[in-house]
Amino acid sequence: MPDKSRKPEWTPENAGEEFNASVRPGATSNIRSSTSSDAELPPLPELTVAEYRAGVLACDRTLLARAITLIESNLPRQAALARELVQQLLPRSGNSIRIGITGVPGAGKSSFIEVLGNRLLERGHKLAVLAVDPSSSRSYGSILGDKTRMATIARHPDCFIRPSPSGGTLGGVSRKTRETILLCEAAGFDVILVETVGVGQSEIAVRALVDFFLLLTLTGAGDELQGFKKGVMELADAVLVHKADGDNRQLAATVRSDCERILHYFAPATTGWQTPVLVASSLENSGIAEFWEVVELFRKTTTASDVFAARRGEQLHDWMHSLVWEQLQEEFHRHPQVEQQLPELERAVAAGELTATEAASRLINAFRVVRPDPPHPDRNLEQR
Ligand SMILES: Nc1nc2c(ncn2[C@@H]2O[C@H](COP(=O)(O)OP(=O)(O)OP(=O)(O)O)[C@@H](O)[C@H]2O)c(=O)[nH]1
Ligand SMILES: [Mg+2]
Repeated sequence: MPDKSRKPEWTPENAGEEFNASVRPGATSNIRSSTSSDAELPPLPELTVAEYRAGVLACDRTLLARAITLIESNLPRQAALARELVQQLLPRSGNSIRIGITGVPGAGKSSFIEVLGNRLLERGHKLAVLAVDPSSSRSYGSILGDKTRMATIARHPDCFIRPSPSGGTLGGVSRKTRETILLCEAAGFDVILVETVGVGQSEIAVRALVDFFLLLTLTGAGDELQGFKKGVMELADAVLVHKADGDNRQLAATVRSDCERILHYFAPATTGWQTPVLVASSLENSGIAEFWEVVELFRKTTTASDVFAARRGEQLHDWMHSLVWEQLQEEFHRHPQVEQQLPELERAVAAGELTATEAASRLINAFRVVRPDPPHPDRNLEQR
């Protein structure tokens, strides 16, 4: 309702009441200033699962980002809301190709994603780029670096970039990434790229999340050794010799045949698929189209043989089991009887006073003692 007491400073001559204005309090802003700390800001209003769901399905980027933040939260109440949201969105997920990209730090993963991403966006794909990196080595600077490496796609309306969830164990980070993938798919993103630094166990975790796994390797001295790490090559559906430009071009051809020779000894990472070795340069935009042709051929071949769907099924099956183990492990370590007996049993085993079998059996028996009030994350939610 217009408030007659408020007149704008300027109105046309003989203006009627329609020019009177009312002033309302502003909506709570979602935009957080980089100079103020979170502690100073009022919390955003809580949303219901239905509101999150509608926002994600409408591909409202603010709500998608908030839904992902919900998934990344470690608070029990948020976790219960997130579980419900993911369950509701599950039927709308799955319609994408999920690609993992690994390589040593500086292999050019982000630059490759930028060039490939531009190509895909030009062709009408909707692209989500996620990162998995549980290592604390990743500084704020390198995340900023990613943003500049992926500057063009970051500004594109059909591209959504989400850095790695901060902190937490590898298991936690990959669970959050898995659920983030489902949300992005429900929002309509049809190509999901997951970048991971090729150190530690993160490649194995990402392999378990994706349909297609790409290893970027380099020609430079010393890098071959890292790229050739047997374990990682065995997981790859394609190996790509990157930065094949300038003086590196010749060397790239040599590295390519070396890789082919090594791959010859491995069982293929995907049944019925021969892992190819490609050569590309993001700097010169060469080999990128060829890479995408390989992905499309992979999708066609594995869909026809049903390997594509079978892998996704297996991944879900394994995921369920790992969630059970994680939860049990957590409960085991939190159990008061276990907590009480563990230090002494560890000492006795290490000192050779007790066999490991006997100690394990005592701990399991201690764990089986039912606690009067086991904490349950859903309890508060159910009682609301
Ligand atoms: N010559 C050449 N340099 C490249 C190419 N692609 C990337 N670079 C350079 O390699 C460096 C690392 O690139 P990034 O894309 O940040 O590499 P990254 O693998 O994402 O690095 P992290 O995220 O830190 O692991 C940058 O200085 C790039 O400019 C390429 O095709 N050729
Ligand atoms: Mg990067």
